[in-house]
Amino acid sequence: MSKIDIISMENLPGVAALEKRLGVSRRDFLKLCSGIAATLGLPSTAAAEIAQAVASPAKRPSVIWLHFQECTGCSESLLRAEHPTLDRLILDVISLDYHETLFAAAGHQAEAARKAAMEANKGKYLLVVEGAIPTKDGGIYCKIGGQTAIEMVKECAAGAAAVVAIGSCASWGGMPSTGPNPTGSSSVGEVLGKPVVTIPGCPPNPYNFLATVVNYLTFGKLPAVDQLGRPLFAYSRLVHENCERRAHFDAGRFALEFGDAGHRQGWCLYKLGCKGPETYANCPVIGFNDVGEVSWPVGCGHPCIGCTEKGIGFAKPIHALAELKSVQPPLGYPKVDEPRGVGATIASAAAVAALAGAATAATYNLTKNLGKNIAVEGDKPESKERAES
Ligand code: FSX
Ligand code: SF4
Ligand code: F3S
Repeated sequence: MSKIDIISMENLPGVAALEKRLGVSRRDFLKLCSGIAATLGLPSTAAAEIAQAVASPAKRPSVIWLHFQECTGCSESLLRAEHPTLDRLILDVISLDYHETLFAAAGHQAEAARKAAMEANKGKYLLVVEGAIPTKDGGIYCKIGGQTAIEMVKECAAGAAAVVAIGSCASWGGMPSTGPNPTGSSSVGEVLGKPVVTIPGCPPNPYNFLATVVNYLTFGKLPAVDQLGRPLFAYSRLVHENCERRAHFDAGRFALEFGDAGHRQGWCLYKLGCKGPETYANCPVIGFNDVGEVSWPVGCGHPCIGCTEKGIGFAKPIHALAELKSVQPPLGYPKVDEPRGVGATIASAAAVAALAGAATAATYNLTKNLGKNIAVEGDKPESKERAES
């Protein structure tokens, strides 16, 4: 974004008042809006629209936030977000009218507040659900205020403008649905019998939630989603496609055990069970906790466990090798394709043949490299043995 864009955005109505309200500088706020626009895959010009919508207190959508079978990590990850006071921004962008963990009210007062907020904002509020819903034995394994989770989610969804399932538990069952799933934990979509927007992750990245809500606030609709309800801006690429260790994967350099020389040098974690090749999420691109790009599971040296992916996270053993869903080169690699002209020329035919060859070669190299364990200088003797075997 150019200096001029930032200066003209700083003069948008309401932006100056935000400084006081949120305790963040206008610059930081506008940078965040540009970041959200980029996260949503929108051009930088959309940042001004986002800034205006967020800065307008009149536009705050009412949010009813329910908790069922979960660890409250989703709320924690929102509230623990740091720079530039993302938690404050989220709480300013939305009008959080019911949230059991953050509510000062308790018992009948809390229930009365939920019903009053639902009545006052009928047809307009966003329902956010955190946690899976137990369905066995009439849903008796999770009751709040005398209602089962099934009854409560159905009651709240009836008057909602849109339903967002936050976290893997609400999106597809997550941790509570791990076999043998004694309480019959199910997703919000399954219980409501209709598709809902899902933001999986255990916990999910707070920016993905913020960007979803800001999209709703700015453009009056929820973002485009895939067949599982996941916003495409966040879940259309495999973790493996944007992983900073990808070059090691392609070269066949793998950590073989935690703490070995390969692990210490940041080599690929595929052989330690990394599920990046079969998990769709933007973790390597946006990171967590605002502390830099290495702040995500693989960046910290732990294999991705596929926490955003039904059937992988909490289902597939951690040590099991991932299925390779794609051998496409990562976005950061230089292009091998040439711009296409009209009609076939000898050069383009040669390029097509070369590409076909490249694809075959890539698959060949991949197969070859997966069987390979390269030893690192200074590696432990037992690792070297494994590396040579
Ligand atoms: Fe916990 Fe949320 Fe995991 Fe589930 O996050 S972080 S168990 S996805 O519902 O609270
Ligand atoms: Fe990264 Fe895992 Fe893919 Fe290796 S297998 S490149 S660690 S995502
Ligand atoms: Fe989850 Fe894998 Fe991202 S474990 S947080 S999807 S890197």
